[in-house]
Amino acid sequence: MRIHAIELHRIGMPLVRPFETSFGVQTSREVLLVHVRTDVGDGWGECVAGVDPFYSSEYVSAVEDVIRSYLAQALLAGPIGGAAAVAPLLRFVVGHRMAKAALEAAILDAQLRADGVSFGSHFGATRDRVDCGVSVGISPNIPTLLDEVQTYIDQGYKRIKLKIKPGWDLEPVAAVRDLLGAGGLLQVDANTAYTLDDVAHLRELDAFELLLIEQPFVEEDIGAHAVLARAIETPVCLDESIVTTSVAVDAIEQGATSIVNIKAGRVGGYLEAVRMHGACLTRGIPVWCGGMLETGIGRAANVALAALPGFTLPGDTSASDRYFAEDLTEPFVLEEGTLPVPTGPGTGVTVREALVRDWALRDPLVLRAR
Ligand code: NPQ
Ligand code: MG
Repeated sequence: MRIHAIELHRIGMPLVRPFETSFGVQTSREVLLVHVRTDVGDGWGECVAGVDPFYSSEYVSAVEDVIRSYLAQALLAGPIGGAAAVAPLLRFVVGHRMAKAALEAAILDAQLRADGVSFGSHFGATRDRVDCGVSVGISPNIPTLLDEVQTYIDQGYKRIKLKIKPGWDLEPVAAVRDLLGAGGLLQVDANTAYTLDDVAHLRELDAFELLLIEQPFVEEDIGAHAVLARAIETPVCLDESIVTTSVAVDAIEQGATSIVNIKAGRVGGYLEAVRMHGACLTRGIPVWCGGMLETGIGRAANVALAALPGFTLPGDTSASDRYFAEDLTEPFVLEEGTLPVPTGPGTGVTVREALVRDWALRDPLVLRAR
């Protein structure tokens, strides 16, 4: 495959409601899209980096810069062996996994469209629909939280995930457990807001029969998560810490994570995400598909990934209308708490290029071989 051009589009998408986590409030999603033009056709990829380096060290402007300054030329310089060749060609740059993942996704989309193969078939999907959960932001107060959770229950979501932080944990969790009843699937995500000093406090969450607690401590402190996991009943699940398959395997072997959140962007691409799924499946570790407020482009690929056999817990693969009034592709609509795995070639969705232009925050950056 020969890549003629890599175009970077910076888009602003208003959110239907503000989304607050322990690291801040988002009112709109500023997203970077990668459009590749190749000798076999076009492909689109979505970068999961946020506009600020608050979830991870990557952020939109840094992604743009590392692609423009380093990554693009490695892919444009000559013919490449398809999407499988992307990660090896980009290994000379340390980290920047979200940037690399977006490039790989766009090239995989172009390749699979040309071959008439869907992301799901290529990954080894074994289901045609996936169970969906929803991530619920920190609310101004408990009644507002319960209203929001009730709308998601009414829409059919199969699992609720509450964002927590010190000062917003036991009370909202107790209230939502009451609302859901004993059988409702409920989990929490701290996005690194706690420390080892909070172990006794976090143990109080054991009363609420949670599926898991996600990433209570900073990403480098994998050993601290192992200490917590031994001290509480609630299963510990790492998100931010899990940046490669070998880190996942180490964390599992240390007892720091008994469930893994897989996000293709965080691990450097869908191909690495599929490898991580395999490593977890072999070890009997359940996985689920995380979300990063993706548009239809990233959502389509996530749903395909979530259709693999080891994804046994509902993912943060919510419907388009959880985040956006209008999506950049045909919308993903929840049906009985599930989303359909796209079957068309590549991601299986069509990018509405007029919307990409309308919502652009600046002219696209077009990169070609030097
Ligand atoms: C998580 N996602 O699981 C992330 C956190 C997150 C659905 O809870 C812009 C970019 C905004 C990345 C908000 C969910 C974001 C973001 C939240 C990631 O930890
Ligand atoms: Mg998380």
